[in-house]
Amino acid sequence: MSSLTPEQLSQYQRDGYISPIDIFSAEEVKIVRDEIESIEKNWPSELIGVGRNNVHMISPVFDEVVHNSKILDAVEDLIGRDILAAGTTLFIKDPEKKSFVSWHQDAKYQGFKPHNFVTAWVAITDSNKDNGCMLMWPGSHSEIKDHNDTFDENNILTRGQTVPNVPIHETVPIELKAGQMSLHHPLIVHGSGENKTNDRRIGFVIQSYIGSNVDQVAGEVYVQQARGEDPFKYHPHVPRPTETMNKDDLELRHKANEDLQEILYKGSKEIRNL
Ligand SMILES: O=C(O)CCC(=O)C(=O)O
Repeated sequence: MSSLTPEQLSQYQRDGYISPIDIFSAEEVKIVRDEIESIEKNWPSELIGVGRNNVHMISPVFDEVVHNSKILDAVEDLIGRDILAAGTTLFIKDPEKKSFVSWHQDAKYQGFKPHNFVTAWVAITDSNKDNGCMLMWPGSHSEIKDHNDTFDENNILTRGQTVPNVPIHETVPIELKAGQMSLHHPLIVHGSGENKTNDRRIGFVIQSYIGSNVDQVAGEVYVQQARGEDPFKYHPHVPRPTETMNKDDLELRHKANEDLQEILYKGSKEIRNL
């Protein structure tokens, strides 16, 4: 059964994203924020730098988000029934930092081919113009664009990869309430500015949900079956966590994050601990 409306599906085709989509209540999303802050307090080294990646492999709270049926219903409408969860990232902008995300396309360095995949950006706090919500360049998803590596220290992206000459007046802010999500196409150009408020801005981003037919051509990626089957069997499958910070899960995540760094920095002149 289709969960996205015909208008949402045509928005995705035309603009390259859909937003907003209601997923979690305020109470449900607070559990996720509490989990982040509990991990930060009890395991302070686990959610910094590279540790912002693949937290769904070490925490059942995040695992539940990745396997949420409302999210998967919408994703299925875009990439089909055989869905693999192939990675997650916490995009956190703390108020005292000047963090931003430069204009980029996810597909540029992700190594997934073909482009039958989608990113789900789940708002754990409100995300708006004041705290640095994502900005999309509608209709920019027709082809891969050139990127320059800038390595700006405040840029959250690994190499500070940047698409030059984005027409800012055409870009659109993606404002979300905590508990809502947006979905974006692998080729849409997007970015985000600084958080100018005194609270954190947190997005938990499933990056990405891929169809079983999607291969990884730049390295190794570790997947979970989110829905349907995996007839292509391109990637190793990893178990879903049943407790927070299980030793075996931590080791597996460490390996997944190392391999992810290799993919994202392939051919790069510099490597940062991000
Ligand atoms: O959270 C942000 O500000 C940017 C996230 C992003 O680039 C992405 O989800 O692809």
